[in-house]
Amino acid sequence: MPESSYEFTRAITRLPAKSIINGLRAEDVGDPDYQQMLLDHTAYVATLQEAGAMVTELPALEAFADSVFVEDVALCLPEIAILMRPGAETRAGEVAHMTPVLSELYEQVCEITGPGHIEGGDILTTAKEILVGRSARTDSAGIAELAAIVKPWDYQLREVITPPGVLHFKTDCSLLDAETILSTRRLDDSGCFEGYRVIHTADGEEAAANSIRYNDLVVMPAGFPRTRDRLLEAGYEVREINNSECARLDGGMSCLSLRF
Ligand code: CIR
Repeated sequence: MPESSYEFTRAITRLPAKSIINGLRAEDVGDPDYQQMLLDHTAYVATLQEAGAMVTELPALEAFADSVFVEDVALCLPEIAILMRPGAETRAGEVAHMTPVLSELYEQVCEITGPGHIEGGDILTTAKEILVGRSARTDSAGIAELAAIVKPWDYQLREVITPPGVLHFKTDCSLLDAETILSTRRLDDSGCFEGYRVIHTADGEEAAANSIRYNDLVVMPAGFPRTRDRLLEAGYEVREINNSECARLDGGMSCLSLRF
């Protein structure tokens, strides 16, 4: 498998829709502020560009409240883009809007057809394997269909568990480099990262686990100073983005882009 798990040239993002106030959430802690979300989104895109990304910014999709979270509708590997089959009913229609975009950028695009479900937020691609967390949104049938699709390229795919009550596998972890994962303790305790070097989020800062590595930068949500310091001490170059509004909808740094 190529060293392409964090070295990228492109990213796809989508402007938040005003309907984001109707976005899905596990717990209602109040609607997000649209203007603040736009500011944060602008900072996020600028940071991806600083990291070297050519960013394709898609227009807002008012009909789909959660459509800013583009990561969930596709998996972008170097060889192929795979459209997902979201487990959240209200998000299923987002996929059709991503199909033409990926068809422009990839020679090979295919789609999870079901009956299973799988969302991109449950997929962590590392230098040696693709880890997929079974969750309330991703089931074994969806994972098996993905495994069959990626088989021709010799990807090792491993089914793991997303902790109960956690939306997506990557809500609780991110790739920092070829052998290092940033993870919450509760996810690491499941044993899924054996063989990797793991940096834990600081206690009480679990929400920092949803970060991204894009080329030389680690992009993390602002407000988690002890975890940030751990990353700085480990030698990573860090950028922090305000994530207060997306966090109200259980979204974070990885959800907001497709990176390839
Ligand atoms: C949802 O529940 O689908 C959205 N409110 C949040 C999606 C976050 N996506 C991600 O973690 N990859």
